[in-house]
Amino acid sequence: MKIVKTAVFFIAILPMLAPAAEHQINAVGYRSPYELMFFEPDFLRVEPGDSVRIVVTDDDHQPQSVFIPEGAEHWQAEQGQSTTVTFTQEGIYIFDCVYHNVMGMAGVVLVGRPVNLEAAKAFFDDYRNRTFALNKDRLDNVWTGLERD
Ligand SMILES: [Cu+2]
Repeated sequence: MKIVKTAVFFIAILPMLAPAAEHQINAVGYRSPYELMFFEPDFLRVEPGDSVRIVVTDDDHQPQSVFIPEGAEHWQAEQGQSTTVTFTQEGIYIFDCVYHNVMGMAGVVLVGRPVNLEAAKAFFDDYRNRTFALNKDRLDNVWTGLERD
């Protein structure tokens, strides 16, 4: 019985013991005449406590948060510089590039569960209309995927 209790205890705290992971998103300016100004991947699922390194591979990209869960903090990279963001609070984060958001250069990070899905969708509909001049269908598949969760 004691062994069972010990095992249950360790299974319960296992997620807390797991080391925080570091993920990577690349900010890409040019890949081909048809693949311009995007984040790769443009959707990333991480766990609370994980970090994401946003690597600026070319151009003067400047990644920044544009939508965050309540209580989280906004962030903005230095112009042309890679940055690392640690996500502690659960929910959906939307980020873009200061210079190329007009071309639909934006992405989504989901931390844990999508607890703020409705607020994020409402924000994004408005944000896309006033920000994206090109590639308006970017990130459409992200919302479809989140609703299936
Ligand atoms: Cu950019």
